[in-house]
Amino acid sequence: MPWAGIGKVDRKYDGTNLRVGIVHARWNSEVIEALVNGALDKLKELGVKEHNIIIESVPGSFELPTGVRMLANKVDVVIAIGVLIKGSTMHFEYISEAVSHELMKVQRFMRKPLIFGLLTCLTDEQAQARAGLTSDGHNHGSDWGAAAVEMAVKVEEHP
Ligand code: DLZ
Repeated sequence: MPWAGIGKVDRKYDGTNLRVGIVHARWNSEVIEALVNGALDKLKELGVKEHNIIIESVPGSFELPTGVRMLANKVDVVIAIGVLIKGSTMHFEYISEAVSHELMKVQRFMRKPLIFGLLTCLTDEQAQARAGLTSDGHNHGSDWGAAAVEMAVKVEEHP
């Protein structure tokens, strides 16, 4: 998937002094683990210190907004990671929409950047590709790590 990803970044962003929170759901744990690891690798590559990263889990994606609120006061930026896979019911549509709206609301309320790491996939294979678990896949977690550092630095520079 050569077109996937956050594109050419305008400059270097240094995460040395940043505190980053990651809150992730536990549903679809294989994909979640790859995404969290992708984010962690990128955060460290950009200078974020391991002791400045807080990781919390919540049962499922529906709980992500509450998880974000738990971390918001302790860090400069939060990455919310969940994987919703469409089943045979309307549940997927309801949760996807509700969680997306709520995460946007929480972001406004906390006045800090929130990185949207909610994958809404039609199939298991699609989820695996977006976590870099297939030969032609791309790990979106890595992009979310980069987006977290970029946005936290930008907000610090333009409070
Ligand atoms: C119930 C449910 C279902 C069916 N599917 C998923 C899913 O694909 N991904 C996910 O993160 N969570 C799922 N959940 C769990 C809900 O998000 C939530 O944790 C429970 O309904 C409890 O509130």
